[in-house]
Amino acid sequence: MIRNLSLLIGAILLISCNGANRPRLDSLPLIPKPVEIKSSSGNFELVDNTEVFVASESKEWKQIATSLVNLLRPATNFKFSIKTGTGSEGIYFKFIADNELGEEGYRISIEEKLITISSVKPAGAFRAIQTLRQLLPASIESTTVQKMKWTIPCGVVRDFPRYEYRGVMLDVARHFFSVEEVKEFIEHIAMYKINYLHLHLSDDQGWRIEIKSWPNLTLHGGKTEVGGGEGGYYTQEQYKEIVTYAQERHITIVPEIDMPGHINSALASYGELNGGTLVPVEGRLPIVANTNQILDGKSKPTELYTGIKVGWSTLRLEKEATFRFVNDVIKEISAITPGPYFHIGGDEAQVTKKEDYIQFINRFQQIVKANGKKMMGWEEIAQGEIESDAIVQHWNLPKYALMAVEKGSKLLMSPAKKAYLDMSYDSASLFGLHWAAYIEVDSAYNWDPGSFLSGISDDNIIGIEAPLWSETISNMDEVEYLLFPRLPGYAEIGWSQEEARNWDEYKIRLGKQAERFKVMQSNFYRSKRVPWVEVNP
Ligand code: TNX
Repeated sequence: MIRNLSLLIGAILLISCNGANRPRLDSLPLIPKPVEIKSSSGNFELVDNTEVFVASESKEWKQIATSLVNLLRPATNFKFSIKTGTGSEGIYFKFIADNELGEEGYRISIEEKLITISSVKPAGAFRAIQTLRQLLPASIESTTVQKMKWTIPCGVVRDFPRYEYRGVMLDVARHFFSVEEVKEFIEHIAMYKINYLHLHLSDDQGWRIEIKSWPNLTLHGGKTEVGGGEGGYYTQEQYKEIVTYAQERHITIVPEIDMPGHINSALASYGELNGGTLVPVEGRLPIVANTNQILDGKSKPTELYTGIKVGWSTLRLEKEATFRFVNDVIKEISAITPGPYFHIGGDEAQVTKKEDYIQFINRFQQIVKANGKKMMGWEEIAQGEIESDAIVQHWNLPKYALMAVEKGSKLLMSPAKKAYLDMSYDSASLFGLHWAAYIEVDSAYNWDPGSFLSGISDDNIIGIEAPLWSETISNMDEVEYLLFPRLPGYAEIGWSQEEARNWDEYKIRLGKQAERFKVMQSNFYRSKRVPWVEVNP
């Protein structure tokens, strides 16, 4: 009897040592929601000498194993050796041919002794790592050693994205963000399987990337920002560092130089580019520009600008020298951008004559193509003779989206009323604007890119992007306030199948992210519409 009792206690201890108190795999709060999860019994446990196997010697695959180990090491303080070959115990990255999984899909099989991560490409394995980290307790995000058991419940996750483009935009022009801050931002978005980061590198208030053939753009045009702060810019070396950092996380950088409007920082640096500006008047966004009001500032350098008005500056398009400038800028940036897109801006060119605007877009498209890139631009570019590989970013008016689709182009969906990360949550929000809407967390989640505009379907859409304009935010705390908790929702809209999404179920999973935000020391807006749970899920 006593012996039986001790056996029983032993068995109970064994079960709980195996982490039997952890929930089943399919009840863990994953965001974005995977296509399929099947639970089985038992747990995998990470230990000091857990080995990580990669099936290939290639640099990209080695990088995958390193990404996983870098993620797991700070909180566990485990050694984790990396090996090449087939794994039968530990964590094994394996590649498979599976058309349905595509470039970014993956399958994770969790058994008591072995986790097998299968994917067609390293990108899929990287996305799988993000799932794996969410399957571990939130403390795994800690940068200090946590003494606890690290278990993952057994089962299988099979997953792939709905859209090929799932992006976020960061405006580094209105307020400048340092290389370190951009890297932190990249970490945040990588966690939710975002695969494009669009950097808004120039605007009226600042020029943020070194152009060697036009040095004054940054030396003068990068000197300030909204509110009169000191601004800043990236050298080409620093930009490359950002590109590489993103690449290691399977994120593609899309550089934007906003032209022919939103260009004051260049006009202040090189007066000959100035096509005439309206005097910006302080007050509410946006101003309604009226071309009759154009001052004859043509060809003279403007003052640097630190306000938040839009639509009042333009390049001098009738001068051929302006195209030399455009060509040099696109050439230098394209040369250090491995991704396929160059974003030309093209929005709110309210003081550019319409004929000039259309001609500009047409020429611009040729310049972008000549530099080996595909043109991306805000919705207004649909007025040009755009080719079918141009990507049109819908932000406001359905008529431009329809125009783009008629011309055979695809849309990137960023409707301001739903997808603008710079919109305040409500009238009490600490940061943000609200010219398009107040966007509470449920409103940000409750829309479908594929049926948002009448006459437009998924066939016309490349994906979704959530832009974070930075007129009202100047540091990471403020960035995070607007980003979290809406980012996970945008990520899920882009990744998960529409039929699988439902706010009432999603809000429970989102509520359980609170603990992770806290461990990561990320600021987030504690929306009353989300049932926050601040204990280890
Ligand atoms: C409109 S959206 C803009 C930006 C502003 C933003 C503020 C778009 C293409 N242009 O210049 O920063 O509103 O929400």
